Amino acid sequence: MDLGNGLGATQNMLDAEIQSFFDSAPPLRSSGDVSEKLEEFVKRNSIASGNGGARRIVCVTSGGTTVPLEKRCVRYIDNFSSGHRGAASTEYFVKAGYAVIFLYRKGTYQPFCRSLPDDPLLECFEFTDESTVQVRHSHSEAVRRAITEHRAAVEEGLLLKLSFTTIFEYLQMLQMISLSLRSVGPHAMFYLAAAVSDFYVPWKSMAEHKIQSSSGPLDMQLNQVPKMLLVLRKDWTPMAFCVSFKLETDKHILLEKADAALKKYKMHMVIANELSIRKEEVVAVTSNERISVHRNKSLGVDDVEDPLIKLLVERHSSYIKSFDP
Ligand code: PAZ
Repeated sequence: MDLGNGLGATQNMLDAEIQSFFDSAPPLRSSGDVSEKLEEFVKRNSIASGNGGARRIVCVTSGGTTVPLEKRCVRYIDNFSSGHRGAASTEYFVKAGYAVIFLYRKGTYQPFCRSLPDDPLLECFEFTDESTVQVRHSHSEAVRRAITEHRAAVEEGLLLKLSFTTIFEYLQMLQMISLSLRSVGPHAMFYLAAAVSDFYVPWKSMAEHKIQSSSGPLDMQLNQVPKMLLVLRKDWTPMAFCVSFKLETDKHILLEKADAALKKYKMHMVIANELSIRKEEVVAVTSNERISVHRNKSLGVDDVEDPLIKLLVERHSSYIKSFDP
């Protein structure tokens, strides 16, 4: 890509860093299976939806990526993300008629099961005799809803779940998804809520075996993860509507950083959130607006994701319309 002057050189450097990241990453074990599922999902949902318009497809990323410290990994760097945002948002996207590719960290919150206890099998079920299991009355409504809504989404072909653990798996899968959504044009959306590591240990320089504590203090160099958002936006899926997230713990710098990310990565919208109140309030930042979105239990708004997804669906509709001749 030639952007002229310094910009072109920066882009070339970024391309080289990204190439080197992918070249040195361990090959994705399930890549054949993932690409088959993706191809089938995108093909099915590219056919017109019930109301005659093309189905919209959103890729929701969710949870945090790990950074392995050893190839035969015993230790890794992780982050706080629970995947609640991604799981809740997926539910609201499905309700809005979107087909969702849910790219999630293994072991984090799943769509439609958020209201179940942590160990649902142990808490929600009981034996009535030697061989019959039934749902305990106290949990029957939550279990019924979870199973019914999840099954409906899967049977209608509206939910594809793909899991990752490491930063290598996440970025390889994100690239595969982006390339497969190219054909959907502006009907595709990226909703990038995953907490992605900024630093990593390149596979080539990673210790093979468990690092020994007897060797004294650990002195380890971490490389910067190349910023893939711009490449996703400009090269992988240039027509998709792209929404990324910015998380900060210091509210005084949050909106500034969100503005900067909007410009730097050419996002259509950046959702700014502060760690401690992320379930209560977010700010949707565009090139000319800052829209506060709140959860308000007393008004029946249980999740901040409910009004947030409504806003995004509306903006995505206008975006699609802007391509009409
Ligand atoms: O996963 P979760 O519900 O616990 O938290 C959601 C979140 C804070 C990870 C997400 O809203 C977010 O901001 N993701 C991007 C984080 C970042 O700036 O890297």
